[in-house]
Amino acid sequence: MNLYANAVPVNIHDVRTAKENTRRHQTPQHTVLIVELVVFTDGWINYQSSFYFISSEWKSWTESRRYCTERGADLIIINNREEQDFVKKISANANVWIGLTDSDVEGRWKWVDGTNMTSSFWDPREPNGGRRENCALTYSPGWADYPCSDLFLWICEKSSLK
Ligand SMILES: [Ca+2]
Ligand SMILES: [Ca+2]
Repeated sequence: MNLYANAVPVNIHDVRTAKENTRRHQTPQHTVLIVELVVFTDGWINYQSSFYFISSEWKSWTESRRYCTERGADLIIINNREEQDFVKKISANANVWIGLTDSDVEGRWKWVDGTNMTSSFWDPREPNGGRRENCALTYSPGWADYPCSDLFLWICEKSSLK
């Protein structure tokens, strides 16, 4: 059993929608039923120790970030391959802003919590925008830098442990 939501929502009435994907995996001896459950709580999706919010409108990077911080969150910080794959799934490969910028020092990519980018999932052709493109988004081939004033969807993240 592979659960995206490994924490059951505290108040089940908060759950507006839950999407369940089931598929069968065949082994020589068994048929294994794999259930993937994604739980949405007021539009926030619980995965591992975070809640995520994917927008349905388009904003600049700064306005996207403001939307998140006003809700006790921030733009998503992608720490590992599992989180990158999760984002790919919930965003359906759309272009979405992430919390990564090199606005302060060109070429030095930092996350919105002030930490330096260590592991990364850039599209092999990116980043390519130099001083014109200082904000990062993720899309189907990986991450790319874009002008921060461009309008895209975005993903907020907040800890579910608070
Ligand atoms: Ca740049
Ligand atoms: Ca670019």
